[in-house]
Amino acid sequence: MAFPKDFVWGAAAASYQVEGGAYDDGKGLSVWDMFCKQTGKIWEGNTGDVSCDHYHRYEEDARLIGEIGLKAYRLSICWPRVIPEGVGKVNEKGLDFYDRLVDALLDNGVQPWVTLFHWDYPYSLYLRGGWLNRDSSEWFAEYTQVIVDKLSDRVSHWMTLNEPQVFIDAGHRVGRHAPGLQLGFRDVLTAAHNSLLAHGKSAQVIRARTKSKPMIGAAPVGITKIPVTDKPHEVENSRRRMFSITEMNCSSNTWFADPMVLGRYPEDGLALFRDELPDFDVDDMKIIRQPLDFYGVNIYRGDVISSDQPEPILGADGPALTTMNWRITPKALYWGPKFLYDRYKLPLVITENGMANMDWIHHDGKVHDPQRIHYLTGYLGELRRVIDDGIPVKGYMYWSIMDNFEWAEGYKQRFGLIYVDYGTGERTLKDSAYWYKDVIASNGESIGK
Ligand code: IFM
Repeated sequence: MAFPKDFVWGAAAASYQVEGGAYDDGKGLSVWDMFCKQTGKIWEGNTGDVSCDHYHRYEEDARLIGEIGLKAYRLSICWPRVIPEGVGKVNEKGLDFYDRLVDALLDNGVQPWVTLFHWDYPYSLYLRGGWLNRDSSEWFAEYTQVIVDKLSDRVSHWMTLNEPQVFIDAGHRVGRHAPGLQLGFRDVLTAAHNSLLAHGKSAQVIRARTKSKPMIGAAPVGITKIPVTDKPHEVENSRRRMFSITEMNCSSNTWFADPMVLGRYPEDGLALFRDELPDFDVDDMKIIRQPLDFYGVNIYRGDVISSDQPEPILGADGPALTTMNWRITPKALYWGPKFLYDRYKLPLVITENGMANMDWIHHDGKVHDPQRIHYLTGYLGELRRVIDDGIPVKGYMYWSIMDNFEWAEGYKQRFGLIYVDYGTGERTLKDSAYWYKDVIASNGESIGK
């Protein structure tokens, strides 16, 4: 089952989750640095202070990434490492880290794909209102310019925001993630709107200033509904529910993607939220809706649903759970891309997919993770099926290249292809990394039918 020629096989990670070096070389504080200091927020009081120490071990990591044969590695930039106060003076040492990382990846034959914001928001700007401040989009545009001016001679793939549903909703409404706010819904909608503006202005800056032809996207969560059967009425029921808003939160697909791609908020959300809607400037949509080159999407699972019951059918796609207690539902990589393409008509990239597992080093010195190989076999099989059905999926990034700091879950959850010993920093390729290496080398043939 070969994948299309030029299919981009990759893996991803994010700055706060792997870098460490939290106080090194003039880096400013982020909201995650501060959130982790609060008692009871993170599993066993873990922090990202040292993490995988990727900040110091990036050369070794780039070598391992090259060894696995990845065509692309999706990294994110820590905004306050580069601009400690979020705006104003640039920290050359911080910027230099990303310059060296990009070179190290290229030296190992790996294309760097850059996410500009994967949640480590500058603490100084948070004190000025953060995403609630309308200026936040200007701040983000200024930061984008610094990065694009430095890296765009070698980087052409850009993602503006990672999972706005999560950093807005979990960070500003639920309070489970940094900055840990539990705002009223009107404020949550304001923060969401300003992040959308930031996306638009950032995309404008990339396009205006890049030194190489850019490929611009974002990486929202793909909340996926899987029809219980392929009967047309079940397919249409799943499609409708995948794109509808029925709850007072910002966790839907459409609240972010409709403005970004279609230039309008979805009608059902506007109706449901009507009593809480801030006064949006009508011209904002012209900024938010920028031409995009791909629709990046993070899909880990989907709800199997049927038209005759409101709740998902638990265990319908196999009863297995990952250690995150997420159901293993390979068909999410069929129906998610299919429905998203039908609605947004953009080529897709799976910017994240993967599983956390109970991994450890066995007596033979290896990390045996057959569950992950099983997971990937199923998910990639479904991805191949949707490509065969004509949906243009251009790439796939496994989450994550290495075990890392899983936000409120700390180091409890291991998603990596590479096992990290957090005591010594030692890296060990898991069985799944060798398996993925064969998949990449054979362009998918080795997965079998
Ligand atoms: O670790 C996260 C990542 O930062 C964003 N997407 C989901 C992953 C697994 O929870």
